[in-house]
Amino acid sequence: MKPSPIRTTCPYCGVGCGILVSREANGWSVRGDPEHPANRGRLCSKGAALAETLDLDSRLLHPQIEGRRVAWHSALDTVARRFREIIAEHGPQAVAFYVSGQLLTEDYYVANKLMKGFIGSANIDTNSRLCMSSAVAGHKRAFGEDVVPACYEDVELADLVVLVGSNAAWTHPVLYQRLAATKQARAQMRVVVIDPRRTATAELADLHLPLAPGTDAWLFNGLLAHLRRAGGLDWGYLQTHVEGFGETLAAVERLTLSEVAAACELPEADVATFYRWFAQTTRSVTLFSQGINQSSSGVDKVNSILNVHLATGRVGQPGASPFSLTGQPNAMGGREVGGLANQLAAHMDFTPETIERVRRFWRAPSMATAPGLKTVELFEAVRAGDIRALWVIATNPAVSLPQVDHVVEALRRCEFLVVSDVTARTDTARHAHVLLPAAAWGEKDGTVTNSERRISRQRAFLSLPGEARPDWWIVCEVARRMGFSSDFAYRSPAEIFREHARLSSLENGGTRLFDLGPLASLDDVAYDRLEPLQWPPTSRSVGTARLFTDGRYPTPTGKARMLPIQPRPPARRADTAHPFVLNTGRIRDQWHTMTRTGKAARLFAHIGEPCVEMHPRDLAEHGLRPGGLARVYNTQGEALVRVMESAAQRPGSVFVPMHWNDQYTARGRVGALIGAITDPISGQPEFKHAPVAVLAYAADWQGFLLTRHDPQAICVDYWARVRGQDCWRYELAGSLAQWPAEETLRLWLGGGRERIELRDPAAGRYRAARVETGRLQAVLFLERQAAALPRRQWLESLFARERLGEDERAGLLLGHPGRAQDSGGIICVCHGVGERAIVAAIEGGARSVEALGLALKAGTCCGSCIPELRALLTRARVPETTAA
Ligand SMILES: Nc1nc2c(c(=O)[nH]1)N[C@H]1C(S)=C(S)[C@@H](COP(=O)(O)OP(=O)(O)OC[C@H]3O[C@@H](n4cnc5c(=O)[nH]c(N)nc54)[C@H](O)[C@@H]3O)O[C@H]1N2
Ligand SMILES: Nc1nc2c(c(=O)[nH]1)N[C@H]1C(S)=C(S)[C@@H](COP(=O)(O)OP(=O)(O)OC[C@H]3O[C@@H](n4cnc5c(=O)[nH]c(N)nc54)[C@H](O)[C@@H]3O)O[C@H]1N2
Ligand code: SF4
Ligand SMILES: [Mo]
Repeated sequence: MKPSPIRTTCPYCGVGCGILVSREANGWSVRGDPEHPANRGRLCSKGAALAETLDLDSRLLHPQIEGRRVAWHSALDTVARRFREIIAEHGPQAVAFYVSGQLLTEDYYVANKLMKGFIGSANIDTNSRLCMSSAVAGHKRAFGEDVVPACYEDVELADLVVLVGSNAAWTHPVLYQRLAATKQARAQMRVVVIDPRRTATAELADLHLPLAPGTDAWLFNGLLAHLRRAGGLDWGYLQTHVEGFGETLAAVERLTLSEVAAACELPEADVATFYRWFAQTTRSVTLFSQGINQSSSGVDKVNSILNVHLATGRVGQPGASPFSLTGQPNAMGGREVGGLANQLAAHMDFTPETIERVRRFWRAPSMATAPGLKTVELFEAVRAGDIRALWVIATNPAVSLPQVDHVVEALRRCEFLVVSDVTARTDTARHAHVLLPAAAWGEKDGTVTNSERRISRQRAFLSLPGEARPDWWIVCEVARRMGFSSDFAYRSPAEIFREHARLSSLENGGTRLFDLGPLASLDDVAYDRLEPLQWPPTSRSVGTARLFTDGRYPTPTGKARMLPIQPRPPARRADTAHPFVLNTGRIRDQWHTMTRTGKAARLFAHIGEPCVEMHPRDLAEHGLRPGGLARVYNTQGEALVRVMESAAQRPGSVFVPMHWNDQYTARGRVGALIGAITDPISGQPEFKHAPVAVLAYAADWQGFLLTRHDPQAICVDYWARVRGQDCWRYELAGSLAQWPAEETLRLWLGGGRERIELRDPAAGRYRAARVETGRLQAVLFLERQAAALPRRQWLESLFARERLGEDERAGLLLGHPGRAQDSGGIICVCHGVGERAIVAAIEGGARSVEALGLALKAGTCCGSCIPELRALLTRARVPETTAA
């Protein structure tokens, strides 16, 4: 009998898809859980590739001190001793934890408890500061508590779905697929996408508003003004359930449509259409994400959105609600435990009463009594030497913070840096004094909460490799060695979860909606079997789909608050020296700093190198060539990336993915270009609007290296490391002085001097291949003229051969066997279908996504590439002459 699959949850985005993992003859297999309410069996490309990320290659498997392997007890003793010493000498404010929305709730709970109740400082902040903190603050101002009122089903029940600052097609793909399926089935449904870029998400839109970056608050203020003028307000709801509406409405009274259109640089008619649809459609859901949150006025933008929903009574109703999408798998869980420095615990802030309550509950010897430092300030304090010991858990700040060059300096200067990670080499880990090997997804047990407040279990299906340990265990062992034994003597995540649930309901009496009371008594078996459930639960198995359905809010008056919003432009504006606005964010197939998605070759097929996307007009005006390299820079820093032409880009705006870092490219950390500018309330950085200049980089030569053995140390101006199916690929470019000498060639190609070579100095050409007993080991192509380089695909495919054939050997230094057909860029990652094949199929009569699916299987697995298939179909219908 085959063992039944393990039911667990995807470790990537906040959609929180259920996953079934089973053991097959050739390894693990991963598929969507048809019974999980978030995804009903669907998965996106990242989820579907999870089995490829389970190997131990590049895993951190043993504790290390100063780069040397040590026993666990010695690593833990060292961490506890150094923290104790620094606290004794400099006080609890001299230490800090920087944690992550990728921790499980149980890990998060104990870290928060240790810092805030036992060390006695609130200097624990989380990468959710970079992600959700503006939404948190906006919710608290409007609703009195950080609560997302809606559920995924609302997206399917709505007649109007507005996506603002969200590229859900790539970042919340399964939710987007649910929306797409509904839209197809329900003709009356409309979708509006508000994003300066025409993203994959906009493919579904009836209306796309490519507004000027950072102008959303004008648009939503204008909408409020319009609702008032058009009789679109729900006065009954306002009078009974909302306060502050008088002054809020007064503040926007004189705002006209043409003023809004001018401020947002949008056609008046399009703004009017959006306003009309919103006014007409009771069932409206507004989904928002980082295009709103990551801004120096992010909290105000959030409230400008909540204002229009409150003004129309569309909060927590079926198909009618504002809906903040969470990014990380457990961004919501972190907010529940109070992992942000300005929260205490379990949705309680720092008030004398709550501090006392939590002190009693934890029997805390040393309670924090005031908020701690928010991320950007926290790293400034590390740099200044005010914080002397820092423990980073499950996040990679050397890549993901603004002004990363300062952050790296802070990490270098830090007197005592501890890093817990699953990966041995990251840009942050390289500075650690102590490195602690954490258990990874598949090895750990606990809970996560998704965007719709649904708590799901992550269940282990792998044994702990090497000496890796779960994060909760590591934190508790350090706590015990710091002298807090009995308070951190948990034997399992279940025990921690019960305590967390008890705290949430402690003296609650309905004052906090976050109340897990019924789950506080789950025994270990019930915890293990816990079914996905939306908080607050009314029993152990029944959750709550929507909140605020009755219009009552957890504020002192029971009413929600509307707030007058004075829109502010981004803190720094483009000028003649820095004419572009840099927008940063995600691509479809990579996750953050690539420590996990970087393990799956097929996730590099879509976009393989760091890049800057620009409008064709901007390229032409600045003498930039698609496929060439460019320096993107400002006074803050610089990145060197590949130029990608994209008519989807707004002229004047450029987009650089956030993912690339020192492990994957020479100079691609885009955080280096982003100022440490934050929202004054939330402390969330302005990641989406940094002024930059873009200048072509003139390489003296370009080339690529394909190799079975990763040389890792490559020193030329540009290199980008791409994982192929059976080899590594390095894209290369450099100056004349960097033309590789023999010694370098040996390092790159491996082996001795025996290689097939073609040297043509006059043409500025070098090509070499190394074959060992018939098996290809490495290929290197360098050219003065980049155009002379062949496509890499055929050469890459030769690494799969145990022995090269005669033709193949003969083609090595040509880069093709003469008759090969390559497939263009890969569009459907799941089935490996390239653009050429798709275009050919369209020309051959496949006129719909379904037809392409039948012909090529493209788009039939995870569906993430459907927007691109649709774009190719559309393009095929447009006569060449009218295309941009
Ligand atoms: N593939 C993939 N998916 C992910 C992640 C990942 O790393 N990779 N990370 C997860 C995490 S942690 C998060 S937080 C989410 C983020 O999910 P999203 O917020 O959807 O992703 P982003 O790409 O950061 O930004 C969203 C959009 O905001 C737009 N934008 C920029 N400026 C403005 C503006 O002024 N106004 C408006 N209206 N829009 C603007 C950008 O053009 C971009 O398309 O994704 C999650 N999902
Ligand atoms: N320019 C720019 N920067 C951004 C953003 C942007 O849009 N633009 N977005 C911001 C946002 S929204 C976010 S959420 C952040 C994300 O940024 P980070 O959190 O820095 O990115 P990750 O790569 O997810 O880092 C997670 C780390 O934890 C490790 N890890 C994985 N699982 C575990 C585990 O179980 N235990 C432990 N101990 N470690 C583990 C991984 O190997 C990895 O090193 O980036 C922010 N930075
Ligand atoms: S949408 Fe994709 S990344 Fe997000 S949880 Fe589902 S499978 Fe994972
Ligand atoms: Mo995020």
